[in-house]
Amino acid sequence: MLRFGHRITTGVLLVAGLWLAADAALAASVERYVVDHAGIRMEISAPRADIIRVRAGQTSLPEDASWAVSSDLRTRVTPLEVSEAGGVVELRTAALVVRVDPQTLAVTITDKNGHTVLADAKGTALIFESGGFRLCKQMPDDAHYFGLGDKTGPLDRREQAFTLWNTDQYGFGTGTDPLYKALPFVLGATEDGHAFGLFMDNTWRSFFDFGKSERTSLVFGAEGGPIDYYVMAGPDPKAVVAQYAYLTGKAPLVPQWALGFQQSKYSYMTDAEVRGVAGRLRADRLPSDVIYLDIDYQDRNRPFTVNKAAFPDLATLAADLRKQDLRLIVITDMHVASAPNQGYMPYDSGIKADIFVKNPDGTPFVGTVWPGPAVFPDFSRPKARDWWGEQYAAFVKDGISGFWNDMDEPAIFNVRSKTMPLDTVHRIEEPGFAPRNASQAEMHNVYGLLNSRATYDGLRKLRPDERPFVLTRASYAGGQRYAATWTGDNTSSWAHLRLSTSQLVNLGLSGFAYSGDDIGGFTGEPPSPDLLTRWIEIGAFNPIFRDHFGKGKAAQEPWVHGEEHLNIRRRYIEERYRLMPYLYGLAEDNSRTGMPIMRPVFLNFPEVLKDGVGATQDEFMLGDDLLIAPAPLGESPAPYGVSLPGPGWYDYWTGAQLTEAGSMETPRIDRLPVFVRPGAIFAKQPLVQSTEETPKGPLELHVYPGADCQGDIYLDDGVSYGYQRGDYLRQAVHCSSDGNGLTVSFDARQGTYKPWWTGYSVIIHGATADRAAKLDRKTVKGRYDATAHTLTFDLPDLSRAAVLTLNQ
Ligand code: MIG
Repeated sequence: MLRFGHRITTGVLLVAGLWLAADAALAASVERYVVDHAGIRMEISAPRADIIRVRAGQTSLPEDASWAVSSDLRTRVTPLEVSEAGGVVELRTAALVVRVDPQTLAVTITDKNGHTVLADAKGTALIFESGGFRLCKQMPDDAHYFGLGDKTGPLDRREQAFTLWNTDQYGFGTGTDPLYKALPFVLGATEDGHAFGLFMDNTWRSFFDFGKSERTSLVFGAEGGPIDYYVMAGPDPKAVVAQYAYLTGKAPLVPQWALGFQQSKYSYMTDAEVRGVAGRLRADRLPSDVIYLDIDYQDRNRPFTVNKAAFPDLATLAADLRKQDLRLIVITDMHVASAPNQGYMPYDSGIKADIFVKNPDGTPFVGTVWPGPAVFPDFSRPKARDWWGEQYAAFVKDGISGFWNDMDEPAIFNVRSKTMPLDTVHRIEEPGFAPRNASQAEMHNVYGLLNSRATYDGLRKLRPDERPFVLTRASYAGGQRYAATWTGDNTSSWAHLRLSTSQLVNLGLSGFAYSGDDIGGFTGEPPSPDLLTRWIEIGAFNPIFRDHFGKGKAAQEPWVHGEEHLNIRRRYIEERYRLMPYLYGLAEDNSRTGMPIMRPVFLNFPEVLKDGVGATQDEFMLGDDLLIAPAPLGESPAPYGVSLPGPGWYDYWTGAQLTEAGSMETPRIDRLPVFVRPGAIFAKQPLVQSTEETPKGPLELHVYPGADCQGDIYLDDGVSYGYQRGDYLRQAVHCSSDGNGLTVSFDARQGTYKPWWTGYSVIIHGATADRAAKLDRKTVKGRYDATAHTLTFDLPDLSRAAVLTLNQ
């Protein structure tokens, strides 16, 4: 029982509490539980029954503020039932029990069944030191850790340690740390398939150590700033991803063209060169949607200018490319040239509006980057973000489709720190925060997020009914709400190709569903023909698919290594375009659920964790249905084992059904092993050369009989917000099989969007013979293909509920 006197002696305080009758209550209900001990004040609250938030500070609580979690979410809490047992305070939600020892402040979180979610390490679990802090949690023997975005190293973070400090790491190695982004979110999972999430909402230089320095502890902390972390209770990996998406938001649906093939180079130097690339893409019949302009399209590397000698008329170039169903994305770095009295508007107007980051003495901070001396917008001020957004007006008018925010760590040349001095002054004007100055030490890791937020918000205003596409290099937790990302300056090597899978998978788990790497590698020796071909094959199944390479390297577009390689590369790029209805459906699903597009096998099949991630570590899934299994050592001709979550998976290319939960693959340069989940139903479309082109013919619905047999058809106009007003098309399809045969049932369609297709071509995989079939009561005739093991039915467009029945 919790008595008043007890509260005084142990220093337990209940604030904002809702006391039941004081004498009767065995338990009281509070919104936030606060406890003081040894000069530390700690607060525990539950944003939701399955999420616990812990905040702490010395003598007082830190400011309740965040760039990642909206103030709306932070003020919404679910009450905690407070009781006491054996000197330990218990706080209960409908799903969890938090035990707090008021004498030590040790915190243990368990679920209702007593299963430990996360527990403080024995001994001192919270230490304040030299302006910062560290927290120690127990690390069970069978726990594996994921997340933190695109950190290097194996998929599983266990026994490694990482620093979060956004850094321009040109030519990073496969073990380099830190990199460009700070995503302090961890998904932990034990071998029984239980998962939990840990998100430390702190923008300062911070670290996570998964048993590297202390064998049995997960230690994390920061150099400064608040102790403010969330524990998500799962119970399975998908639930953790959803809980993190609840807190930090989801990536808004991108325009469909952003999922097409993108060709980039640092830099296409002239209008003529860009037209040449466009012409070649079309002449070689390489389906594609985007060409990028890197920094050299600008006048003297000055953001928001155009080198008129090289690009005399950007608007006409953009318009002409659009006639070829291609779009332009241009780079717009945030380092504004410090060019007084030269008629350079971004500088003049920015100085006038006083929106640049400052030195401690109040003068604008100047650092050297691409334009030479440069000044930096103070994106934590709404006024600076609005000003930044307006800079896009001319490019939007010119018909530029998307924008690329590079260098926003922020990167500075010629200084050992590669960034601004830590005492550079930013200004915070944001709900939740007191209006105040803040140092670069505090703002550094969130600067890239705020850069992309300003870009995204600006584009929303300039083109209110078009979905923005922004690509950023640096970001922080929650940055997925504003921009897609890529892994920065990787190297053309097999080791980097392998690394990219774990980087993209961990980015997806950390909220960034839209991620890609530089296909073929950015730096280093040019890729061999085989390396580039393999990279394109794998990239075809990654969320963002961009071929990009550095200055001075040999050309790296798909056509550079002759006909034989071109043909293989084209086949994979084409396959991506055929799969576009599925891929786009995954993007739409992500915008509602936060489920990543590209994901580890254990996200869908936690049971594979019983062996750690060893067997599936180099594999990944695209949505629920496709499993891609690249060779771990891509340069080796040796056969390798593919591990599948169970028997019955289908080979995507041959249609053959596997009897075992895996297979052996002998590497062949024209084959990337891809497998289909038994029970998958997904849509494919006739080949197009761009997402802009309307496919001709039926929508193919591929049905792979098995357990949990279902899939969705999703479509909208691909660019506008019409889908949010009901102008979309969604139709669920299920299948079931029993001794009597197979039924494929179509739910009635939702939404008003009119499809392009003329009918459904239903392709049943794993077929062994022709079968009599009925669509509702009408007999329909199928086409049996004994080689592909398919039975195909050409049906009319089915917008209302319908059932296709195949007799045994
Ligand atoms: O200091 O804009 O990561 O993709 O091509 C290099 C030139 C600046 C780094 C990016 C890279 C881009 C390059 N940029």
